[in-house]
Formats: sequence, structure tokens, C-alpha cells
Amino acid sequence: MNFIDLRSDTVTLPTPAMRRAMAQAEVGDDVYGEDPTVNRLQEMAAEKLGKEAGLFVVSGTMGNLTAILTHCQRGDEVILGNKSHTFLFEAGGMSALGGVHPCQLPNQPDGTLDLAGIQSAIREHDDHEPVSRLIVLENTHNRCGGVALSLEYTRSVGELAHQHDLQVHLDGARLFNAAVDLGTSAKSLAEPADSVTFCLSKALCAPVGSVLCGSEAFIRSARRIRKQLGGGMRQAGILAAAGIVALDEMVDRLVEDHRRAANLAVGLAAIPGLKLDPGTPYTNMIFMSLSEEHTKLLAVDVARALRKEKILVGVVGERSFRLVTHYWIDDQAVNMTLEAFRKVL
Ligand code: TLP
Repeated sequence: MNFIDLRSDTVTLPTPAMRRAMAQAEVGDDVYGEDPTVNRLQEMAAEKLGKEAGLFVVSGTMGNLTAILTHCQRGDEVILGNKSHTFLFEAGGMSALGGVHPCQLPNQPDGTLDLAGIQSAIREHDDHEPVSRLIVLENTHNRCGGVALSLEYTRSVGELAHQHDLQVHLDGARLFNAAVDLGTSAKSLAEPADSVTFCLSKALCAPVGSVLCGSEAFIRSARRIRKQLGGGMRQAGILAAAGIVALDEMVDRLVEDHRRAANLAVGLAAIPGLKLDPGTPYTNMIFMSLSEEHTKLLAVDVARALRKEKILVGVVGERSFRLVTHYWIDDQAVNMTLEAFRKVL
């Protein structure tokens, strides 16, 4: 890469092994269910997440929306965090396209929703009110610093939901980062959820795609919703082939991204003018801001100056940043980033 791009792990380019697999992929018409490479990816994904079936979708956003529209009818309500990606950054798809009502609860700093808060948000049956149908959790939690939700917590939410006849959808865009961080399997973290989406196109480096997993019956319905959303792809095995390489080769190495994020954070914390958020980094994300005592610069000014040094960072507030490590950020890139910050501040 020409630039050291820390804006997101979505910027990752496919690896040479992915490009080879894409060029050689056996393909068919996936709307007929006849693309062998898509079918293989879906089976692998379902197996890894301990679910009966999987569905290859264009993006994490499409995976979450497809799940919500499969679980919910118009007028149903989804309980989710006020800092969740689904609430903040998915263009209000559930309301715009599904007539589904979001009930936001405050995300706690550790990415969780208070259990008592969920309990009191679940509605009794009353003609005045929407029907509580679904709880959405996010693991790792992006806007809560990339923190991983524990298995115990996810289980407690699953139990609470199922006691009240609600379902749980897990936005596991970075579920494998959570699994690596917690030293557990993605399968165990997904177990309490009725459906789960994970992304191939983020830290796992594939160019496109996510997989939605759940029961056979759920995925059968979800296929129809995906079609309604225009997401029925044809010879999508070209893309799925990269996803298979992602699952085979890119999961175990995520620990390196977490280690580099930790090293980068230590260096950044030592630079006057930067104040790291408490706890950061949990996994592959660093959240930090400009300290009042040292600089009056705005984050956009600093980002502009860093760009001249060939470093790209995410601006997430007037004076705050997000930096994400990934496959294309090596130790040298970490050092060059630190040098550039020292020069600019
Ligand atoms: N997140 C992107 C941006 O949209 C903010 C990023 O750079 O982190 N769930 C979570 C937790 C996500 O972080 C994202 C993407 C998605 C869903 C949506 O995935 P895509 O971009 O594939 O639709």
C-alpha cells in the first residue's frame, strides 16, 4: 500500500492467495443455489459458528438488515445499543425498509446493555405498543472501543431473550477478533444467538462479503429477504473463494493485529497532545483524542497533516480519532505512524 491506512480494517486488500483462489474459483448461478464455491463457504461458515446454515451476503449491513427483516414483522421492535453499528451506521435500514422500530438502550463502556435495562424494555402485550421481537448485540463492539463481549454476558442476554420469547441477533462483524482476544471459539460466542453475521471483508482481508448464519428454517426465509433487497448474486463464487481463504488462513493471525495495536498505543500514549481512551486498545482499534493542555488543533487538521506524511487515520469527533490495525500494518508501519504523529503534534 502506498499509504499506511489506519482508518479501518475494511480497507484491507485481498492477499495473493485470495486473488489466486478467485481466479480459479468454480462458479454457478447462486440464485439457483448452484454455485459450489458459495455453497462451500456457507457450509464452512455455519460449521465454524455452530449453526445449521449460512447465507453469503454483500456486506455486514446487508447481513444485519436481512437478519432483522427475517426475525421481525412491520411494527415489531428491536432492542439495541445506542452506540451499536446497526443503530448508528446502517442508514436506518430497519425503519426505512422494514417498518421495524428501534428501541435504543445506552451502551455501557464495555459494550454491553444493562440486563435490568433490557428486562424493563421488553414490553407486555398491549395494543398501544410495538411487539418486542429481537435483541441485537455487537461483538466486538466498534464504538465502545473494539471491546469483546464475554460469553457469560452473551449467554445471560440469550436466556433473558428466550424466557420472553424474543430472539437474539449478534452483529459479529469482528467476531473472530473477539474469539482471539478472549481465547475462545467464535462458535461458543455465537451459541446463545439465534442468528449471527460476521464479516469476511474486514480484518480477514477478503474484498467483499459477510455471512449470516442461523437455523435451516431461518436461512431459508433469509434467502428470500436477501433477494428482496437485491442481494441475490449470480456467479458469486468468485467472491466466496476469497472468503474461504479468509476463514482458512486469516483467523489465527488476528492476534498480530492486536499486538501491534497494543504497541502502537504505548507509543501514542507517550506523545504529548494525545490522550488515549480508557482501556484502549481492547483488540485492533485505538480510540484517542487531542488533549486540551497541549494543542488547539482539530482532529481534521491533524489528519490532514498526517496524510502529507502518507498516514491515514479515522476522524471520529471534533478532536478524536480511531486507528485500526490489520494485515497490511506491519511493525515498520507502526513505527512510521508514531514518527508522523510526533512530527505533526
Ligand atoms: N464498520 C465500518 C464503518 O461502517 C464504521 C468500520 O470502518 O468499522 N457491524 C459493525 C460492528 C461494523 O463495524 C461494520 C462496519 C458493519 C457492521 C457493516 O459492515 P459493512 O461495511 O460490510 O456493511
